[in-house]
Amino acid sequence: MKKHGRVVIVANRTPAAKSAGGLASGLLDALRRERSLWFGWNGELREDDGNCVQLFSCDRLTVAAIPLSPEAHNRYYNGFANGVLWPAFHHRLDLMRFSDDDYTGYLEVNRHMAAQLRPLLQDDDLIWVHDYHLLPFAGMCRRQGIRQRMGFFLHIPFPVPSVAQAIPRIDELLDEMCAYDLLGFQTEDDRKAFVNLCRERRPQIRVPNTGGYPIGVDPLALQAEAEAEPVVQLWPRDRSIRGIISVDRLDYTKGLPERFKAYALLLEQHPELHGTMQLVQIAPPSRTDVPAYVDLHHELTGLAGEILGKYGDLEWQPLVYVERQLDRPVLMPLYRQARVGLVTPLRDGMNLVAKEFVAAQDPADPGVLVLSRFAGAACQLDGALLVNPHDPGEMAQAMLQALSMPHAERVARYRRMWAVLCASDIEGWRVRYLKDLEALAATEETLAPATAG
Ligand code: GDG
Repeated sequence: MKKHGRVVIVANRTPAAKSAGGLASGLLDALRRERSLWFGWNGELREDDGNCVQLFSCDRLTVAAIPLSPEAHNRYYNGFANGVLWPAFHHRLDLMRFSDDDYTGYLEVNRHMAAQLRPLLQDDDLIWVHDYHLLPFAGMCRRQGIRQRMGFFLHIPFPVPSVAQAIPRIDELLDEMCAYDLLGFQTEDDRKAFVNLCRERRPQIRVPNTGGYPIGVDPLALQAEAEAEPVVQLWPRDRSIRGIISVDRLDYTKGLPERFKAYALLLEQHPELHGTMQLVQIAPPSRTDVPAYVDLHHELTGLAGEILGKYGDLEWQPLVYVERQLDRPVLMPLYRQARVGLVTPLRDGMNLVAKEFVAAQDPADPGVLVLSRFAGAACQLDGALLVNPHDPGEMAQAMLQALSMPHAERVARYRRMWAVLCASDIEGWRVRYLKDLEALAATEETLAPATAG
């Protein structure tokens, strides 16, 4: 029985924003059907006069969007969230760039967002906060008197304690996170890493409820999109070119240079494949104000040029590299045309591309997923060929195996993964999380009279 009123989503961005990120698409359909509010930054960089909440409705969903000043956004988003938390949570301490100024900016934006949300709240709202931009949001809310039940979901991995301890101010952040009522993680490993860190660093603090909630996709909807007449026919229908596809935000966690090097090795070791296969890499630019992303762009264009210069000729290009975001209706049929989906992040919370690729396949003649062991999705997609993205030889071997896999094995692997996609879809993810958050609320309300007495 539903006891709560609205679901209130709090995330860095409001859904109107058009970017390649994974969160908005799956949740939106469900939120439109029930009374709900989505609160976040609207993507505008301008001075906030303190009263800038823009409200608009989409069916039963209300979106409340605020602008941020360029300075505040730079310190909060580019500085601490993406200059410290993103690299460190992905085990890239070498790319971490900490400054006290950025950290203060991060806290200030969290405090500001809590203050802007407060007047919009109703007593029986259930608040669901998303991702590493908002670790201290619950603490800020509680200090401003917001008492509604509040859960958090981390979309990215949580680092093991030996890495996490290198993050400046981590103890303070843990204290703030513990102000949530429920902390959700993509995998059991992430959840354990968090709990272990709390035990080690903050033995005196009460750790809230935690759970693993692997995010999913809508497999039937994706399958339907992928079946549509292709906007672009990449490869001849007779399969005379065997297509390999990769789609990632242009991010150093996605293992793109490692992938290009492994593909170059495959080209070097197997000249018999020349002329008959092609890797298409779609890589929409991301966070272009953070220096590590600019460096990555240069490295990749260099590697792509080397591969094309060395192996390409007038009749055949071994690699197509597109640094642009494609429209979804273009993308899904491309997945279906490929023989191989190559998804090889160095570390990834879940990786929705892996799931989308599987959902898009033709059940009668499916392609093969080559997947990094270090993506959260590897815990679920046991029909994939799992690889270590740091080992170019192993990756080249897996690509070869995928390109030449017999039909019966492809179908068997696909069926196992399709079953997982259906059993663990995006709707199940949302319902399970909110049910747990709500059940928590009910338990504590039942307990309240006894403890009060
Ligand atoms: C974070 C976590 C976790 C990509 N290029 C295009 C495009 N995309 C879409 C994909 C997919 C989404 O963007 C990317 O999602 P991922 O899960 O792969 O990765 P992150 O953006 O890093 O997301 C991740 C996720 O949150 C959800 O919890 O899985 O681990 O890092 O949906 O299809 N979409 C379009 N054109 C593109 O060129 N239309």
